[in-house]
Amino acid sequence: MESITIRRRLMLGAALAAPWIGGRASAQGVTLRAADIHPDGYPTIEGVKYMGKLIEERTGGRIRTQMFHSRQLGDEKDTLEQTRFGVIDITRVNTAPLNNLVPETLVAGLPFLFRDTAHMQKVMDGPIGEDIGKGTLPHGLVTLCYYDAGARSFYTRGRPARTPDEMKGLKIRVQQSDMWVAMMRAFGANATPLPYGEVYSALQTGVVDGAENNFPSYLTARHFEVAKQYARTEHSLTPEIVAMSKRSFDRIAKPDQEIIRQAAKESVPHMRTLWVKMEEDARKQVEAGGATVVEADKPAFAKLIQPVYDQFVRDAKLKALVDRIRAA
Ligand code: GTR
Repeated sequence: MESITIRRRLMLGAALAAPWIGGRASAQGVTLRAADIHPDGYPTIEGVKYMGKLIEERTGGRIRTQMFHSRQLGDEKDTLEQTRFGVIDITRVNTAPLNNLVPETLVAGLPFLFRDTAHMQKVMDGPIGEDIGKGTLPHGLVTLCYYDAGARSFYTRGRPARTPDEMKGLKIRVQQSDMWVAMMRAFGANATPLPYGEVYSALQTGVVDGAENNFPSYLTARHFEVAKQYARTEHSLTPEIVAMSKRSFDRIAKPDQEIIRQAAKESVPHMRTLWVKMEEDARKQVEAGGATVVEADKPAFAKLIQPVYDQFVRDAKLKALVDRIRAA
């Protein structure tokens, strides 16, 4: 784990030191630097690349994007920080790493809130998603659109975690968000918040007993090799966010800002088509690779979530968001 952390810091240091980082104008136009932790080809990456292609076409090549995938610019907390300060121009992250900074975003990750994918898409693509997105603005981030991240479920090294009883006492890696820590506590497990890039070795060495994610991440981060029991709890349908640095955005002329917003919007259905296919493929591939996928007792998990809502959905603003989502 140590060496991975050091490597990550070195990469980050190199990125920060590079003189060209940060969407600077040149005679040829502007190049926007985009970051993602996933490997090339992952649907989130292809979504942002597609958005970049539309922007380039519609600005006659004045604005291009360059994708830094595979955590080249660091884990999500790092890229968010750099994007807030305009060092990176665009970052694609999950809602979770934003939760502590922008409480509105935690609503989208709440356990068993979205009824299904169609409900999540309807909410996030509409005025509720827009209101959640506005929360990032005072923190230097312009939310452009949301992508799908399927359903997250638990996977473990030893026995499968099909019921809260089977979860008891397990150390489960979560994303770096207080809400996610509380969620694990409510399910009876102990939460270990870790950056994504450190999860494989934490699972391998037994620092944690399990983690939770969707099939595409379970596959591409190769967690299925070291935690082979996947139990379909589907406890959260938390979506992904594509956000642009407000500093970078403000440097762009109004008509071009509109082009960027529109291109982001149009990249969503493209991403979703790729996502549906990848989810199916990934499940097949992890099973072929030795993982066992079992159904879980979802209602038993759903019964335990009230403390999470009591602790995190307190102020009127968040309560209203949750009510609107339920009514949607
Ligand atoms: C993935 C998601 C990433 C990150 C990762 C994690 O599903 O796409 O943005 O949230 O999970 O668990 O850290």
